[in-house]
Amino acid sequence: MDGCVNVGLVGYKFMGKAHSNALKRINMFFDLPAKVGMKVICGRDERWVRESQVKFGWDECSTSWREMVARRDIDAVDITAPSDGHKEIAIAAAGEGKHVFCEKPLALNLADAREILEAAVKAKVRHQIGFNYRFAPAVILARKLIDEGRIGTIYHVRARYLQDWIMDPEFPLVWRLQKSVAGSGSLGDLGAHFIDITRYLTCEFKRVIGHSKTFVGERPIVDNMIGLSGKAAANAPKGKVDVDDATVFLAEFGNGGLGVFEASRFAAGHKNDMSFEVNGSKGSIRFEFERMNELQYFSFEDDEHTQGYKLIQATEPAHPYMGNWWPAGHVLGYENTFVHELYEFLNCVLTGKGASPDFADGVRCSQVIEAVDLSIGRKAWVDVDSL
Ligand code: SOE
Repeated sequence: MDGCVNVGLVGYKFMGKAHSNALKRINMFFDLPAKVGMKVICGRDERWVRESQVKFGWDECSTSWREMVARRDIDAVDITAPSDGHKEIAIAAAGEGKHVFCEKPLALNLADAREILEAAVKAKVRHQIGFNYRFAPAVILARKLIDEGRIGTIYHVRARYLQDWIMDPEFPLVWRLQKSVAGSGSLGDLGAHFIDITRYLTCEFKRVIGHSKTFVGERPIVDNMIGLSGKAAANAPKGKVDVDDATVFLAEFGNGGLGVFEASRFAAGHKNDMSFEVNGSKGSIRFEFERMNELQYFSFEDDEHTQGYKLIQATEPAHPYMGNWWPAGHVLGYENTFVHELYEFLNCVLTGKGASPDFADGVRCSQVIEAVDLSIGRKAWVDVDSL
């Protein structure tokens, strides 16, 4: 790798931008055994990909991800394309011996996710999935408190991921609302994050039962997709929305604890509200992404007269990654989570350590999603391990 670990990125919209920004920041704020080389950015549209190359700071651009993954000077492939492209690109990249980072959800369904994992394992490459919320220092602190036994036996996890960006019925049929491209709706896009976080907080899913709704069944067919959003021509014909707008589900964990989960794109006023609360025998923790630097912690071990949730600013240099950024209290944002996850991935590429969360975590998440989907169809509990 000659002092440089060269990355090829597929995708240039919302996630492509977030990852490009992160790769740049790694060189500035973190110390890896080699510099990150932002070698090639790939995308379908020639003009967009060229503009993105210049704006995001890539050496080259290409409309062919196939050519990019086959290049000898590329060490790692980063996939931020829409979900229907993940499988083909990831398997081809692993087949070329490239280390692979892939955005969530890993694939459109569980069978495809398993194929991706198998290809990466067979090729003996490092693989990581983009569950970026694991990399907020306050979330890492939550896990630390659990590992230290300060929460005790976990009885409940309550998590939600709420947004409101598609509530207008005239909002167009962007790819995230098409099953053939996205795999699923609020459950796969938003629920995937809290499913992973719950597992990260040591609660493994045993069985689930859910219910979902599509509130707006038809939307104007999109002409031009821009990031999350898009434009439809005036009087554009309408197409069917075949994914869930909202999904709720209950879970039982391996340790006997109970989970309550809600993913919705129809929660007016909630912009990017990924929140969780964990209640255990010794205490509780609470986190809200829109206040991502804070963790709330309640402990029964505190003095009886002063017991209550305390607010921790997870910005002291003692908190993970903070020492690389700013002095204490100079808060981090959404984009920093991508810097942390890609730094960890490239560190594993350079040192040979196994990455985390990896494609096996991606498969497990897809397994839970598929179990929830099945339970909705069957109107019955589904054991996750039966899939
Ligand atoms: C859109 O709902 C979205 O961008 C998701 O795709 C991301 O994973 C989430 O972090 C923010 O919202």
